[in-house]
Amino acid sequence: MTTLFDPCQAGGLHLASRIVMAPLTRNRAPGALANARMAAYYRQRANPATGAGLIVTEATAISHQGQGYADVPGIWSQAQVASWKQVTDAVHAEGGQIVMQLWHVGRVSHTSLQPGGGAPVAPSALTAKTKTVLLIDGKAQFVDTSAPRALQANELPGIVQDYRAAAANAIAAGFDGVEVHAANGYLIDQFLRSGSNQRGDAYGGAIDNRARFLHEVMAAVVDEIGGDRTGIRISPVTPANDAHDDQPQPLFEHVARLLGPMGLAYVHVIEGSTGAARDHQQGPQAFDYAALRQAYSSAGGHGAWMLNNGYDLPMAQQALAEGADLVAFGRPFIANPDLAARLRQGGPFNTPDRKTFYGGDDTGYTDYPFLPTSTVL
Ligand code: 8OZ
Repeated sequence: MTTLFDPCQAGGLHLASRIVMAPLTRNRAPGALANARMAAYYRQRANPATGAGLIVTEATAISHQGQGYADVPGIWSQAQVASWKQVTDAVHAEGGQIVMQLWHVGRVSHTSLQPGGGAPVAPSALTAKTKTVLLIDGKAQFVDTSAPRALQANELPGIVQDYRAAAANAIAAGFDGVEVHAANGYLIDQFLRSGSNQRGDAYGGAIDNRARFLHEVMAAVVDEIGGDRTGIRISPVTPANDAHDDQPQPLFEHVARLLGPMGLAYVHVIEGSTGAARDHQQGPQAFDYAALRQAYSSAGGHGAWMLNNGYDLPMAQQALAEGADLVAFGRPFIANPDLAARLRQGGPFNTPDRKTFYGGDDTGYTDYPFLPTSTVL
């Protein structure tokens, strides 16, 4: 029987285990640059024998317009590329692998974070009923998102180009691949869903129109760096960031059919409500994840199937037994840099401290204790 500690081939990525560190926003990148503290944090989690078989970075903005939170990193400038090299070097020095999550927040932003203090952009001029994080006097504060403006159709090729350039930049910075963030109510998800997309053009209305932007982004990224080092993250029924769709099942099966022929390394699926305890029915709607995978496979998809949301070891083993290839752990990796070693021996597990999730220094970031090395297998 396959275990979490067995190797896995995900497209062109040869992973030493099936334990993935999920993307985690930590708001510790002032100036949108990676830094030595971040390199230390990722390095702690990078050795596949004790940490992750694959690390997915925190969501990283593809452009200034794609920024929605204070002190999150970017990948649109050469200075950003140079800053990330210390992270990829640190991870590779531990024998680990790391892909960068590419992010455009769309309407989940604030004028204070946008170029020229302008309105955030979105498929339609509908304000998201959600909060973003600003740092006020160095402390994380949750504030309402700003009203967005609707993107003109002639602006979309420029955003697709930003994704393409960001993917090329990620490879130049030494990443092993990229994961396109199409989940959690951000720009790509805003296009997908009827609740945030009321466009009357080729990018709105019917499901195939709403999926057009996702398809163009994925085609550009795959053309730029190859499908075998490209992944995608989706969250079919999450209500995160005011995401809503009347018919998620046919919508996401259509998305899966588009992705099938693209030769992707992996598909990363958040089951239920993002951050909730794992329960397939916990989103606002029930969802048939087996049918989603079937749609992907039937369309020629061979990428690894990665699951996420509130998994522990028994649930993860069960998921592998049912055919999943990889399981991503988020909050457990915040508090347990040596999560694999702890899973292997059944714990104990440090408890993550929510107060230090978003913004701050080493506290709650690089200071979670490791097991005594004698107990690491
Ligand atoms: C928590 C806080 C800020 C951003 C996501 C990138 O939900 C995020 C995020 C999570 O995907």
